[in-house]
Amino acid sequence: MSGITVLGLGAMGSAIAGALIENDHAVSVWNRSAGKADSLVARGAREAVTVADAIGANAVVVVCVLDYAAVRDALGDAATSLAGRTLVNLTNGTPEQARAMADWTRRHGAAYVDGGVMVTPDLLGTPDAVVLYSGDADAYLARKDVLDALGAGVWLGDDPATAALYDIALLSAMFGMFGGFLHAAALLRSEGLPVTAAAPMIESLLEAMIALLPQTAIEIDSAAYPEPMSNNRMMAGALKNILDGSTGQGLSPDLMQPIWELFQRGVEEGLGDHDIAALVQLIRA
Ligand code: FVH
Repeated sequence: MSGITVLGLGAMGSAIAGALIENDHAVSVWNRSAGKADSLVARGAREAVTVADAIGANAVVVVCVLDYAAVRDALGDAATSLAGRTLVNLTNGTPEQARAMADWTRRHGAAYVDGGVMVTPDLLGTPDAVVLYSGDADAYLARKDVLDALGAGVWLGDDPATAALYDIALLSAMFGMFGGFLHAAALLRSEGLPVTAAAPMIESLLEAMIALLPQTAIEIDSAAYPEPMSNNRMMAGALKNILDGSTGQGLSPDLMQPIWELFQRGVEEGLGDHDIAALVQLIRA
């Protein structure tokens, strides 16, 4: 059994199966609803009729479906077929879900590796693709040569929750950027201005800000906040102008309001003379 099984043929599962086929691996595939395997079968994949059949075909089973509830649904009654195999779960979820899934998988006699795909499906299998992994190190190392077909693997240690934590941390940064971009676009459109004209300016501003992230990370890790270039009091003022300016343009300030609240609370709690790194301590339940 030198091949690999892929459960779930949505956009990402199909890309995973495709990248494995491209790298000359024997791939068995399964999807809940019919029809999604056809193009993969045309490229050489074998479609399994049942999940148990798909799991039984190979020693390594990759699952990439919508969420962890879907993982449990997909594996369902076929869980006993997992014994002696390695389950690599590339489905997005929470650290708690990853730990519970690892326990569940081990109870069924299989090794568990959790993971997170950090690129869109079109980039999977290219040099730009990054895939995070954590969990059973021996199982990962034994299958690394196959998994490397998906992209550069980043090993994050033996806690199965770590990959899921990194996954939601990285996505937090991404969604924050998307939220800000959407608000920027709404502001521009409120006067009928083309977002396309502003997009290069937004891109160049974000690039300059991204360049500050490594130093900000050092400040957060060391909890040492040097004299800032841009202090939180000033930024709270700019954010208030965004809220007022948005309302004035007939827009909802809801996306930006929590960010202003964070900076404002920072000012009220004595962090006004620091930069954003100091605000991380305010993000707690
Ligand atoms: N696509 C992306 O850009 C991102 C990139 C980063 C990683 N994510 C995560 O990957 C997981 C799968 O995402 P996806 O893009 O493949 O999602 P869909 O195209 O919507 O396909 C969903 C598949 O899940 C199957 N499914 C849903 N519910 C169940 C269930 N109860 N039992 C069994 N399978 C289920 C669905 O099957 P079907 O609807 O075709 O029958 C698809 O195969 C996800 O965690 C992303 O966060 C993607």
